[in-house]
Amino acid sequence: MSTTATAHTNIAFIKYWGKKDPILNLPTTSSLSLTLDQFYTQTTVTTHAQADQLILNDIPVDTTRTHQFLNILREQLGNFGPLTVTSTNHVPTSAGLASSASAFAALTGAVTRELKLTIPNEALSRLARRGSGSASRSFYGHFAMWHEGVDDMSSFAESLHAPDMPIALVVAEVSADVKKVSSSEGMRRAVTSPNYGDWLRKSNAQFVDMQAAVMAADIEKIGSLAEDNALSMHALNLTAQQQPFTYFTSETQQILKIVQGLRQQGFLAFATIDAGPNVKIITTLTTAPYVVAALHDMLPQLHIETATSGSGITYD
Ligand code: 2P0
Repeated sequence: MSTTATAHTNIAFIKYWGKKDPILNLPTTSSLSLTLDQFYTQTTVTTHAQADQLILNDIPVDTTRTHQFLNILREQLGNFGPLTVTSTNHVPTSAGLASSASAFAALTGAVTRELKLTIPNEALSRLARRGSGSASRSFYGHFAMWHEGVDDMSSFAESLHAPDMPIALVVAEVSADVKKVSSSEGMRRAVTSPNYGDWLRKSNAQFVDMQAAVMAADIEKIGSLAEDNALSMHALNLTAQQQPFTYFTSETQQILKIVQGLRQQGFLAFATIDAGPNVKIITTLTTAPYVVAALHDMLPQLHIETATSGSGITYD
């Protein structure tokens, strides 16, 4: 008896950066993301263990966060017996590529299928949110939005049903080292920025504008909104009143400069950055090779991958 689920990671173009309820993982803003084909987690759940067991990338682990999440699922779905969870991450773990998004989405999907429960993706997104906020968006292919909501029922993600478009994401992996400030800790600090209220208002407006840009398949507008949204989020970290910090390294800044340079040369290229030093460059499928070449030229040691729009959760 076992069930396997595969969920792809997603990159937020309008970011989630702050919680209004840390227990329910209710965010302070709605967010909007693109699911990527290149990075995913495959999770198999089996039901004949003595106690919950976790195996990540072939190594037994004892992750409190995952044990706690399984207990939240027991509360929400009815008590179920011990599980063995075997998970393989095809995402550089904890390097700002949001492996927690694909991991908690795949785990939620695999557990519910193993229990023979048929639950719509919107309800799965609410469950996965309790493990990691960004996981709520990883059930859907292409573009998804997570509505902040006001309580457990109203904070869920759904597909945008966006038109196809030749969008590409060039991922420049500056460092695969484990990040120093977790997302949750980063958010706790960011909300102490005196600019946080202004950021909330701006993010709400950008969420609306981004939906229109996505539905119009306007990749240039999507990129420019996403870059502005990401840099504003990172400005909160720098201006936090409690323990200001940055995820940027000197390489991050060099890449931002290269992206600006590409734009000055007329290429469509915009940057977004998450809870780590890596830079993801939003571009088109035809421009992506030029972006990769420019990055390799200036920073030959960079590990670069090009991703495009990925699919929603699948089971086998
Ligand atoms: C996002 N990030 O919207 C934002 C932008 C990173 C930067 O969501 O505390 O692992 O587990 O809910 O989802 C990464 O944070 O945070 C994230 P928790 P999560 O993608």
